[in-house]
Amino acid sequence: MLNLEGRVAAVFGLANKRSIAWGIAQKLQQAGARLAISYQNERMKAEAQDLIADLPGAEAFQCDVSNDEEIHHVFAQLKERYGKLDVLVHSIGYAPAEELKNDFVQTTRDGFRIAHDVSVYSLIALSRGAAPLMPEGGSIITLTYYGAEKVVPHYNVMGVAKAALEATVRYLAADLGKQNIRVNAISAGPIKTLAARGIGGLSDMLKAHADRAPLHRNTEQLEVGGAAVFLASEMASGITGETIFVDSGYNIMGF
Ligand code: NAD
Ligand code: 0WE
Repeated sequence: MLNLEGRVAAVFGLANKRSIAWGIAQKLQQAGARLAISYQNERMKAEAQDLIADLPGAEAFQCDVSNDEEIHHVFAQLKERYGKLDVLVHSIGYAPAEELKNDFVQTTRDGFRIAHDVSVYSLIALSRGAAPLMPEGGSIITLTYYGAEKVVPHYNVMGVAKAALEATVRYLAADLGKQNIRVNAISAGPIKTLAARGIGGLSDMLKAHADRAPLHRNTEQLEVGGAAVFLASEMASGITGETIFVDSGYNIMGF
């Protein structure tokens, strides 16, 4: 087991116990990290706080990443509470529901803007907030999906946003490397979370994934958490700007 004792990790994007952020938080906590966990708004507060209360040492913070003041405020709170950060996890993505139902060619200006603002720009803003709290270096991790590379029906503007997110990981890695801050993405296979549940045909997609993947099963939140612990640890000290797949091997198959 990798050891993250003495490390502080801030995880953004907890909605409920199915969230990938929750799988990551649990694994980081088991590895010994102190956790700050952020949820979006008052609507998410009660459920998030109940979960966080069950994770020893973890504390809850609220931040809507579409609001600059809230981002500023959460990093002021993190600085005050912990004095430093070692790990930042960005597990946030959103596009207006219609954008994932209509044909891609119908993508609206507002849908495009919101998807990129919440799912991509937020990584830049959170990284800028975190970097001054990482004077000796750190590890920044975001979550992406295969729809960035290949067309997945209905993923639409989110696929374009994930492509931009993966490019953002490379540009941030190039900037922050001089501060010994590494920036990487984990590309997770499809998982039935809140952000995936409304998707028509999700069950068929999960089944096809399990059929075709080398490991012949779906991806679990805790497996994504394991990769996050690795990327957070010294064992990944030479890895930055990368997208690592945690998808039972699905992406390597040609047919
Ligand atoms: P989730 O719904 O549990 O998490 C998404 C989170 O984004 C929620 O906590 C939500 O509150 C948060 N969020 C949305 N808008 C926000 C805003 N303005 N400010 C702050 N937070 C905001 O679903 P998830 O599947 O755990 O998604 C986490 C990440 O994993 C996303 O980036 C998603 O694209 C990615 N991902 C998911 C899958 C999957 O199949 N579930 C696969 C690969 C990648
Ligand atoms: O990144 C995601 C989820 C993205 C997402 C989902 C929603 C649903 C509710 C972003 N915004 C919203 N907005 C809502 O209003 N995934 C990787 C999961 C996912 O979403 C899909 C998928 C998969 C897989 C959408 C279409 C097709 C496949």
